[in-house]
Amino acid sequence: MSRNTQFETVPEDLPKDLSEDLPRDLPRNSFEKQPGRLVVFEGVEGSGKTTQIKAVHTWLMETHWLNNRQESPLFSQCVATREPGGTGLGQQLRQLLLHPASDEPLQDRTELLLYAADRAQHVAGMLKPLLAQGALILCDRYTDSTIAYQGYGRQLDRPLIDQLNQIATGGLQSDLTLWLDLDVELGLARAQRRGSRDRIEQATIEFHHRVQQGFTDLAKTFPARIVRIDASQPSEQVTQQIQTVLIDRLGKWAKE
Ligand code: T5A
Repeated sequence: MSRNTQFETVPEDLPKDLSEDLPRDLPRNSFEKQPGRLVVFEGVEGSGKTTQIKAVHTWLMETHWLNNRQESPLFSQCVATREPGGTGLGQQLRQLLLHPASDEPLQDRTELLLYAADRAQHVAGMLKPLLAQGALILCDRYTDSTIAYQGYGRQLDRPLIDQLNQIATGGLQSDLTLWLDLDVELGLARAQRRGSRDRIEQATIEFHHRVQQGFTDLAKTFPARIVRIDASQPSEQVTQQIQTVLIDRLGKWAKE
């Protein structure tokens, strides 16, 4: 999908004299009406996150929450991003994680730490500065993916994962997580129609079923934050489901 490329990576504790490097189109410290919001899209391989983020981004830009022709839109801008790979460093980590040049097996804990490094860079360098400036962020995967893939999939210790998620995010949680629920086999088939499979898509079917169980358990545990979307429907209908959830949620945020 097309990612927002309008800005450079911004360190969290940006010294004042470097603030000129912030993106030109962001009203620096002036968007005080509403803090930004983080909306995350989660799901198994090929569940349609990229497709939906693109569709929802296009739709949102025409709504009164973001339309610049409106007198006071709720958000300064809408940004689409992803994990891994939302920053320059993240893109290199994504390559190491999904398309490694060497045959040397990536150890499970190494994999976990690389995802955490990507997230730490993404949160401090991009998500937090944008949220502080009132952006609505649509993020393809976040902390729940680590719990589902490294926790349930690789069966690494949950306390270790929670601790690393906390370190990497500094406590930044999503305001809303849209879980695109789709059968594992269907998702893998969709993903594979696009061509070669990445390192994680090549994992066993049992691994992917455990990941799906992870998302199912997370949705049960955090019903206020995680909303299930039936991703087995045709793309336009999936978009409509997401729009319904977002209209409700954005309306509530507007009143806060
Ligand atoms: N990971 C990530 C971890 O293990 N731990 C972590 O902490 C994090 C953050 C990321 C990998 O990293 C892992 C998870 C992943 O394995 P990725 O390439 O970003 O790698 O993988 P995915 O997020 O799975 O991305 P995909 O592109 O594979 O899937 P999407 O984005 O969910 O699906 P999308 O939109 O690309 O659609 C796939 C195909 O299906 C079609 C599309 O046209 C496309 O061809 N499609 C539909 N077809 C029919 N009906 C619909 N409703 C359709 N929607 C889409």
